[in-house]
Amino acid sequence: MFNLRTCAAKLRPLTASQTVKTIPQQRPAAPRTFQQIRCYSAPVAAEPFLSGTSSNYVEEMYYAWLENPKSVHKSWDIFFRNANAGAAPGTAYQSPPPLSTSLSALSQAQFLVQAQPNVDKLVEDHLAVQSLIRAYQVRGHHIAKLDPLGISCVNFDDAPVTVSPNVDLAVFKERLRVLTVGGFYGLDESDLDKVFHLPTTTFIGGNESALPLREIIRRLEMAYCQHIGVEFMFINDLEQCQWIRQKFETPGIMQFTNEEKRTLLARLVRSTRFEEFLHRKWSSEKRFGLEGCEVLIPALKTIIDKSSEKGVDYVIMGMPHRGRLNVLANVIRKELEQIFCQFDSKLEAADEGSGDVKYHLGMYHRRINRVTDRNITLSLVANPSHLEAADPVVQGKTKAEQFYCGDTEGKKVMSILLHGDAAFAGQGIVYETFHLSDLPSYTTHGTVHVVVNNQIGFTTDPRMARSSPYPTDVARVVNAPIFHVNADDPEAVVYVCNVAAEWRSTFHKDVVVDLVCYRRNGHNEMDEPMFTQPLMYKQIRKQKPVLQKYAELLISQGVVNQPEYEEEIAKYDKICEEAHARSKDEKILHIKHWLDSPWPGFFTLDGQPRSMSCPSTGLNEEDLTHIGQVASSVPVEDFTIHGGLSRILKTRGEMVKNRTVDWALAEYMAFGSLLKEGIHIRLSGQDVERGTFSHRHHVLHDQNVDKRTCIPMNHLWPNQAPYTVCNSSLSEYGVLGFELGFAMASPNALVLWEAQFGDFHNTAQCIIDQFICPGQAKWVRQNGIVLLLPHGMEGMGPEHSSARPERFLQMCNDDPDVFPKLDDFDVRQLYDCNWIVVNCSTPANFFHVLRRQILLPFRKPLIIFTPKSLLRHPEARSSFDDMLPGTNFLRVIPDSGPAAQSPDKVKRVLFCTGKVYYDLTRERKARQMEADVAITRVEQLSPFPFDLLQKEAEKYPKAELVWCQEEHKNQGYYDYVKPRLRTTINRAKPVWYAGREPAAAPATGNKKTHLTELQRLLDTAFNLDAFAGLA
Ligand SMILES: Cc1ncc(C[n+]2csc(CCOP(=O)(O)OP(=O)(O)O)c2C)c(N)n1
Ligand SMILES: [Mg+2]
Repeated sequence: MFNLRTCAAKLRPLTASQTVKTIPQQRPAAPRTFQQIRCYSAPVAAEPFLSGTSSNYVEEMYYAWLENPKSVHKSWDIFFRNANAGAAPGTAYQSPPPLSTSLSALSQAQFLVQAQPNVDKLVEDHLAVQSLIRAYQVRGHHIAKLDPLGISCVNFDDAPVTVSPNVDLAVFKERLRVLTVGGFYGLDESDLDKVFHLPTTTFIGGNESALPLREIIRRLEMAYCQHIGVEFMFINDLEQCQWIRQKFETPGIMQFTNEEKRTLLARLVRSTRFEEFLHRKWSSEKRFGLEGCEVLIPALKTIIDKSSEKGVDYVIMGMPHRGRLNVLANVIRKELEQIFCQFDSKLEAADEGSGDVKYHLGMYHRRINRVTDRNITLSLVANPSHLEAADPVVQGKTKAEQFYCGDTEGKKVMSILLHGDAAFAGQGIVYETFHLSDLPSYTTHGTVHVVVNNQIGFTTDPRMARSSPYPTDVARVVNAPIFHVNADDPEAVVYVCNVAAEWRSTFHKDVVVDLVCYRRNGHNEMDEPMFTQPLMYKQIRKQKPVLQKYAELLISQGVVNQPEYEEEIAKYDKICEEAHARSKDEKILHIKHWLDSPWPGFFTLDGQPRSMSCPSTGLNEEDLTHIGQVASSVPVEDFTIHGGLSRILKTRGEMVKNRTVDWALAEYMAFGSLLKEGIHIRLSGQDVERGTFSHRHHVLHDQNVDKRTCIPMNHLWPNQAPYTVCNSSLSEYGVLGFELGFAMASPNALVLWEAQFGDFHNTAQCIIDQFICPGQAKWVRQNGIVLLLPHGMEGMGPEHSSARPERFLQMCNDDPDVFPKLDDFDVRQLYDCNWIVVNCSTPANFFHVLRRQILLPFRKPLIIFTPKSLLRHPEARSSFDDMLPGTNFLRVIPDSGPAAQSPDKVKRVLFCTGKVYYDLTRERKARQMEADVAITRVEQLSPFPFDLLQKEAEKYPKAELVWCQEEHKNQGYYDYVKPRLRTTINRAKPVWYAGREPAAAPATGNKKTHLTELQRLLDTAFNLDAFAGLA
């Protein structure tokens, strides 16, 4: 924005030969055509009225004058002529005559040129008008009539008044007290009929550039203080602000054709009668009905219609309980009988798994949009009760759908998120999700948010539920415009929904529609709301349903007549009745019909895996070498990397020559090989590009050119799939939810989320508990997301040590007491489990488990506890030989030393997992007990390798069995492993424990204590008398 200094600098005297009209149009920028004759100290700047606050206004006037001298008030015309002619400070102004009450007076203004100055008053009045306009733009929503109940939960000074064309100054003064600080900016009654030039920051004039104050106020009231409250003036982008002003200020912009009104009425009929139908048939069933916000259905349909018109053909939605069945029926168009049959408690479930309640299930439907006659796919993502938890999941899925169809700008695929008012304000995940909205690897190019703001959350009033005036204030952090609208005015609702969809398609940024409504019943249909909100509910009882109000309005306008209206109702009721009759034939409930993300082609037609086997996860030597070489090089020209990194790459190169891999290289091999096979890989999380432990370096940075980067992984093969590696925002809940959603979209992608340290996954616990662990059981939807959780006790203190394996293991669904009766543990056991939990002790096994994740004929979440110190441990290396064709992931790695050669002599088998293996082998060697103690590594913890461990236990018939872990006894793996090991050996022997004592914190903060504890557990592990006499 230009300021006073630049404005003053741009004023220059006209030469004798110039007229005003000959000056080229200078707006918005052509400063080079101006000579800087005046500077800040020049005469114009010395004008008494040119203060900092008035400068914008003067600029406005000046530019308007440059474009057309007649467009500004005559007094400004004279001023600018005089100023440009070089008038001395204070003399450029000629005062206008008292402004008459009519516009026509302006045209006779020639004589004003010579009038006596009353400069201060004139400028003040114009400034006052500009401030007034701005006050309405900024704060008009404070006094808009947003609440259908009129009880206004928004804590602003409220002074609702009716707007009439005859402005009553007293009333307006009161309203303006709310809008402005200090009243009416010095204007008074006598100014109401004065005509004021309108600044370019308003569109209320339509084709007129000046209006009497009375009309200015009336139009501002119409734009900003009726049933729509627009919050947008905090937006930093001026073009966006102008766009919104134009959408709401332009006179007569909110016009509806009769056809549009009838469509709106028909949609309201469906929405209202659907709830009534459910209520009639199942009066005592919970359905979280939409009564009080029936307008949600036309609102969503409008957003979808407008977006479809703008080119969108896939809409992904997330929503909570309220009105969900109605949205399924009337927006997504799920067959009504499928919805109704859900109310039948005798229905048998056809699918495996536990299923979910009817208002959580997802949906996917492709159909023709009747308004635009274009194909549209609608998907509603299944969600848990946990409010707002589905937000990032929807965004991730949307991003993936955009990615896979090459929609880089979000022109074809978009998301709509619905929220309750209490949840939107209260749940932090809303904020985390908003903060993904503009990040390059996470943006979905704009989401339309719709808040069902029924002014209550369960039994809690807004004043107890949030500290912000509106439930939507969180959206301000990302500069999203917020359109509050009275949900009892369906046309206002439809209007803002159209604007919201247009905003999204124009700017590709988030936008919020706040439907201010009420909840006619209790939280659910069984709840008594009068216990806690007596006055609110007295008011609600009096409230005429919106359908009735709107029908009466349209009948009074002659848009429809009573019989037509009744016929519309009867028609829809009949549809419901017929569907209900059909629903009685349904005997079986197919949750598969409620899939939100089908994977056609990946499964057979009836949803089964195409095979029940997994090929070898090994890779040929040539590919291993090639990937290794790229991983240790800079595959672009003239790219200078950091010297330290050169050394790292050199070491990698040497490893490749020696046919060995460390952890980072093993990961490279797995990713690189899958990319060759067309599998997209996406690795996301905090600092994943370099890797928290500086081991990965998947993104190289040119040391000489700012922001120039290179991702060698994308330079591997000619037609490879793309590799996405992205540092995320510092969020776990939001980002893990996002990646889970991304992984939902396609089975042919390896999507990994890495926690900075495993500890931090627990701020995303809801995604793990509600989606990842039980997702398939609840929603018959598979997901192959991989969690990389750095874990290990390395003396780093209570945090940064434990990824809490005990929690993941506790949530595994394999039965500790039953030895599975399976022919094929390798694949079948994986098929039956809810997720896979591994802790690899070698890079090769890490490589295999990543590849297996994709080569399996189905998808399961994979939890990997990844190492920290092992990343650089000289023994934690694997040979290419362990990765060649024919090799596989090893669920168990048996001992291969002297103990295995003479198993009869072995006195003890130490079962362990992960990094402690290296401590144990070192200690065993030091104690020369290699023949006495066998060490067996359990690499796949869950599903538990009963079959392989049985063989291990049988191999050492005389040995004691000990589970050894570095974690505390109440943590780690012990509670999970012990009963399963016992089952494995038919409870023939005890399973002893060698590890840390139980503790509250995961690790000590004292390094010395850490080492003492470690030594103690190693002592127990190798003290062959440790358990003597305890059996
Ligand atoms: C994370 C979470 N906490 C608590 C609940 C319990 N709960 C269910 S609905 C509800 C009130 C939600 O209010 P609001 O968001 O305004 O939606 P409304 O029911 O009014 O449509 C609460 C607290 C929940 N489902 N999820
Ligand atoms: Mg609510």
